[in-house]
Amino acid sequence: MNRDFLQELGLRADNDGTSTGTSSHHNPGVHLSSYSPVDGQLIGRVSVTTREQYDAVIEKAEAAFLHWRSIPAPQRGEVVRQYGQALREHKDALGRLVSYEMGKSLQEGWGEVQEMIDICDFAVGLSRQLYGLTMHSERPLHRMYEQWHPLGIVGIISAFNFPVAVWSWNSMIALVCGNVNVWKPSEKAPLCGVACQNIWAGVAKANNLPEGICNLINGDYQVGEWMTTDTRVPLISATGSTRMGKIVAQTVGARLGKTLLELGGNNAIIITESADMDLVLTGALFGAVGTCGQRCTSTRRLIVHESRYAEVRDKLAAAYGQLRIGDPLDQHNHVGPLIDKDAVAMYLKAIEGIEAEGGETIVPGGVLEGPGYESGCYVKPCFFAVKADSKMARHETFAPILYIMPYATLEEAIAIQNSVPQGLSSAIMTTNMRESELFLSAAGSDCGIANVNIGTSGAEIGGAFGGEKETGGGRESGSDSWKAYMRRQTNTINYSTQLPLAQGIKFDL
Ligand code: UN1
Repeated sequence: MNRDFLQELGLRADNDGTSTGTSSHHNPGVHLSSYSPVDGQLIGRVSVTTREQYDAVIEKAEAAFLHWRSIPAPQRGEVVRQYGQALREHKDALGRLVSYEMGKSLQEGWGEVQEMIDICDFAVGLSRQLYGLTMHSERPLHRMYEQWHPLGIVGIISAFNFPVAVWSWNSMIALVCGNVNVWKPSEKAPLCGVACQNIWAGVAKANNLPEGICNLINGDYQVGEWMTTDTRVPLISATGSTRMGKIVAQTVGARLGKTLLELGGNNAIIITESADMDLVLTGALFGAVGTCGQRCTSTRRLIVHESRYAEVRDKLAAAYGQLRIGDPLDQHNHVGPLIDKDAVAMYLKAIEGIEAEGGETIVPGGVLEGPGYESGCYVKPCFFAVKADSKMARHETFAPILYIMPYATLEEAIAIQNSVPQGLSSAIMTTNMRESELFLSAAGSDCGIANVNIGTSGAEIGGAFGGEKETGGGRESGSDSWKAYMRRQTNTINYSTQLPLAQGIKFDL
């Protein structure tokens, strides 16, 4: 494996896992070791943040906030523009690191960096558009308006599956809004965090910015808990499992802090009688096996009209037969490994559960062995026919496991699709306008994302990303998601010589 990209990104065998942005102090204490699921090799180690270092990071961030918030938003946007430019320069190397450390295909690794570049561009434009409304006061010679101010420190907890893009959605928007941020990346992909921080350090230095604007901390849930319990961190944006999200929501809620949660999905495609089969096959296959089924938007369920059921099942099974599984940096392969052996164990346990509840195997699963599969993390994408009320299909297993189930009426299909606890992404494949409009109506999909003739994954950055129910309710990335990173202030200004009270109240002495 050619590892030149590590050097380009400033990564060493031992990396400082705690950084406030422009300098690095090596911490010789406890380390996280990052092993690649691609070949099982140790890529590097990252020092774990100590409580003392954490407090120092927060103090630096608090001080940096006082400076950063005073810089006009368009000038903050200019710094973000430069970060986007630096990402363009390092796109190849960072994409390779994402692919090697996380295991997604190189195309998807580059795609993730492209998503970062795009959110930088979006944030630059946004830096001149942080608009508030003006209202008509009910009192004469008064003016009312609202404005948006930054919150302070934004704590970002990110997952292994999008180890760089999801941080950028949060951090780049938070930055133009005037916040500083503290990032705890997944302990399963810590080097991606260090690489992004190193690129930030170059941009910060070139702009004479103080330390503490973008900060990196590393460790397990305990390090995350320092942030979730810390009243100095007004907003926690967390991406990961529903289990983790419930703990974060309760901890931050107990101190009445704000949360932005991006949790599990259980995404379905409804395939109707009139569906265009070419679109179905591409959308369902990429949705189910892309990123080895480890996107929160991965397609997990196909709900198929009974008249097309056998056709979808058979054509898709044939397409599964064409998949090449192996080294994700080799562009001939479609599917790389799962993130680690724990994920493999969960995949196997889910297959056992499906078989136990009477699911019918269409494409069997299994762990791959032999040359090229030494890491033990490569599995076969698999496909099962289950009943609409399958218990297993209600759970999100973060692996390439796809369920298919039949339906008779669209109302029934929508009810099945909405019957799961999660509510992130959904899609309908149809050429019938009545069907697509019903699916998008209030009586249709209950998800945060509802697509027509597109699969469930691969959302564009321009839209608000997130979902309902156990997905957590947060919205990140595009549209007006920026409002979650700011506090709204309503201002009423009296330019008269009287002080009339609202609601017509008289209060004369
Ligand atoms: C995630 O899996 O956490 O919509 C994010 C998509 C990507 C982002 C997924 N743009 O599939």
